[in-house]
Amino acid sequence: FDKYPGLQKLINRSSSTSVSISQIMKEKEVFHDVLPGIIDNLQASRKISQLPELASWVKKVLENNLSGGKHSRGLMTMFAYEMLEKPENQTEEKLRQSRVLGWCVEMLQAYFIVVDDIMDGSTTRRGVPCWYRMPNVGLGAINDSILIHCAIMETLETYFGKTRHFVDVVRLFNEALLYTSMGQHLDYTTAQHTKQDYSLFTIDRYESIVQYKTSCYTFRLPVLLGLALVQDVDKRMYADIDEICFKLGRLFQMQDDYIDCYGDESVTGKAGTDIQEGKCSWLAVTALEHCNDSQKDLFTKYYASKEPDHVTSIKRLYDELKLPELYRQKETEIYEDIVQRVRALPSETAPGFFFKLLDIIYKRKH
Ligand code: DMA
Ligand code: MG
Ligand code: MG
Ligand code: MG
Repeated sequence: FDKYPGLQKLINRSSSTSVSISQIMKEKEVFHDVLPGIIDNLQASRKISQLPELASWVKKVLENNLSGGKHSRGLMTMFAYEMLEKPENQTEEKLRQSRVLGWCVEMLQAYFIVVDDIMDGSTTRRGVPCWYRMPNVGLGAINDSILIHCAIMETLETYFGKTRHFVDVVRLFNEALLYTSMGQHLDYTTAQHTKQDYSLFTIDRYESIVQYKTSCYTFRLPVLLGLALVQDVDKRMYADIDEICFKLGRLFQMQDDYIDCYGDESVTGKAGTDIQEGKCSWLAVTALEHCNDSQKDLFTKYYASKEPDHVTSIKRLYDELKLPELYRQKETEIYEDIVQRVRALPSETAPGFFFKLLDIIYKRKH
């Protein structure tokens, strides 16, 4: 279980979906087995191997920033191909390619996280110091994030350069990159420009941030990458996928925001900074929706402050407003709404696949 974080949760969950423990272990193992080859190929590539010193640095950057997480985005990519392609059309080669794409999504996540932790003033990630806080890294982390981005493109070229999928997958990565950076910009500026004016902290603004910064690369990208390898795709699927991926991302980010304040650090591996940084989080938006005038004054006075007493006051206000109870209600409500939406899908769109995604994230603690 140490080797595969989150597995215990998946196992607990799977008792209801009759997925056996050995099957889950196998899924994770086949995914993990592909990574060493990807890193070896990068080190041996014509460009990177020109500087042996850099080749070992790239290995170090990737190994450090790809380990310890849940790898849910990578696994979702692999599941997308396995569950959306007809069994008779599946090939070993395509299955392997879907795992490589999964690791490229994990690299994209690593790339964003390295920069996000600098932008968010975070200290820990996955139970260890954030990459930019590691000895001998510092702001070199910014260039390391560029190296990770290049590692994605090199890997796509190595494994897909000569296939008909190359242009499609590169386009999908570029699109996710653009949307996510648009979302990160909104996230950052909404937090920075408040200056005690919280009129921008609305649920509409929140949903817009989430759609760009989370849904796109966390759900839409893995699903569309898996689908890129599928033989005969019914084009009508795409509208349903966009809508469901947005809802899944909305649920996922609401959980992330809740965990930032209420999560157990030994489980989440990261110390929250949303209150200190003045983020337009689900908790902040919901608190403002339910505040009376004096509570609103308190919020305005203490939010976006690094002073520990101020942070405690905001957490007390959240408790007073019963945000944990509201969160549990809302989580179930959104979950049920997605279940309804997925049930209405035509059987060709593989509802089972979306139920699996829901199953991975519902009631998550990290
Ligand atoms: C993260 O949002 C979004 C991206 C694109 C990395 P966040 O800052 O809330 O994430 P975390 O809580 O993991 O730092
Ligand atoms: Mg962050
Ligand atoms: Mg952030
Ligand atoms: Mg967060």
